[in-house]
Amino acid sequence: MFRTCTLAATLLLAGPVYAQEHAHPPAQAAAPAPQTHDHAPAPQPEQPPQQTHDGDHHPMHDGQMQHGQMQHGQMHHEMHQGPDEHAGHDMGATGSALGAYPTGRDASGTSWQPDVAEHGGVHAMAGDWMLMGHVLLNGVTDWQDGPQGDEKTFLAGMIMGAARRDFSNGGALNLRAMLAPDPLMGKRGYPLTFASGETADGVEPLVDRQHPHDLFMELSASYSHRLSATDSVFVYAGLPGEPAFGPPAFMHRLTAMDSPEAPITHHWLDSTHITFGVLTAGYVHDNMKLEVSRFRGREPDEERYDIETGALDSTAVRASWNPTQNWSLQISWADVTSPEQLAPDEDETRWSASAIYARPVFDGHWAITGALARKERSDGVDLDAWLVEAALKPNDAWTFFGRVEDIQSDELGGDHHGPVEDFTKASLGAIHDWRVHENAAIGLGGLVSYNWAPDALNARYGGDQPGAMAFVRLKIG
Ligand SMILES: [Cu+2]
Repeated sequence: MFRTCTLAATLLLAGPVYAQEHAHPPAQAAAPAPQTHDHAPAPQPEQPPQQTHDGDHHPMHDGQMQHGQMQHGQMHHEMHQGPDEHAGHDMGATGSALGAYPTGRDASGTSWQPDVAEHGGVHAMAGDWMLMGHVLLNGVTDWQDGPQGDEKTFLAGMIMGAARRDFSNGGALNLRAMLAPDPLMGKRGYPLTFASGETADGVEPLVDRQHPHDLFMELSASYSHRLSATDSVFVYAGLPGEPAFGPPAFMHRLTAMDSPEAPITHHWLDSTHITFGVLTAGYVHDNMKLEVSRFRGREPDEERYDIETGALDSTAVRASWNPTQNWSLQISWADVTSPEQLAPDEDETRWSASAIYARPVFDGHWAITGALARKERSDGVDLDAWLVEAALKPNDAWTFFGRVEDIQSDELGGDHHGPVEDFTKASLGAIHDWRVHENAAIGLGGLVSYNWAPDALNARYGGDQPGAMAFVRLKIG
């Protein structure tokens, strides 16, 4: 019942949006013209090709216009279009550091999101380098009810820096570092009903808890080369980094980034986002991309401050397609060698498919993600998961977010591999931000969640259980 209600609420984060949008006063409606079309990839006739950059102007420019407009009023957002504005500096590349497409399309690792997505960051130039910085820190008080539940107050989030250099031959070099304060919360992470994956002590799996992320979440370098106005190739290397699998990692996914709570589908969709050893090669043609990764299959161990190494023994392949500036679709496959430290003999084949839709609304945006994933374990057990997630940001101050997700797991019964059961969870939350600086905001938020335990585990969980989090957030960029 609550489940249906939450799903409805998640989807209805959209409802009023469509209704209200038509009531846009003319003054505003004049600006975001793109709201009325789902992006046909053709330059607008009344807009002459921009500036002087040589052949790099391509149809997706339209997307960047809108990208800027959904963030009116904030200077750093205008600066965000940096690469285009610096095009006059005789640099060959414009748009993304990974290819001939709008910067707004880039999400975590080499993954894509809709072109119109909001994109944070404080930007500055240092010689030939364009620098970007972004900080998101959550101080969270977490409460999970029931016999498996617990309480904890912790700090989580990320600090990210990137440096990009464009070359006149059409190449772009991008260096990125991302750090997490998570190890400070302790090796057992934080209580999260139905979450499982990784270990705190190298002996017992973490069950009904979310593991802390490693201090080094990403240390990566990429180089892309333009072949034409629409075609490019790139290589990406990370230690750690994110291989070409799944949708953007949750802390960078525009429908999830405002919630401090990790999805329980994390270990189906995006748990590879911290992989110690990744090499990816990709080819971009206009709004399509094909990438292949070789990476180390083993998940991070319980030492959260180190850099781990090992053979690149696993493979991922991902096809991405942004058919309009509002949509981002991907399908991916991975063959993962020995992902789990506690079950080294087991390999996994993973599949994922996802769709993200985003559009500007009011003075902000609305976005929704749907995702499916499957793990096929080498011991013959197949485990499916799905997720529907939405976020509505009507203005600079408020963000509302909701998620419904389901996993099949055999790890939550107390044995390493027990019977496979279905677990469903829903969350709804909101955060209010106060801008304390042009590039910084302090937020106060809360969320409630509900967990539906399978009948077979009613005794263990004491039936269905609620959870809640209250959090304060610092966001820079
Ligand atoms: Cu993670």
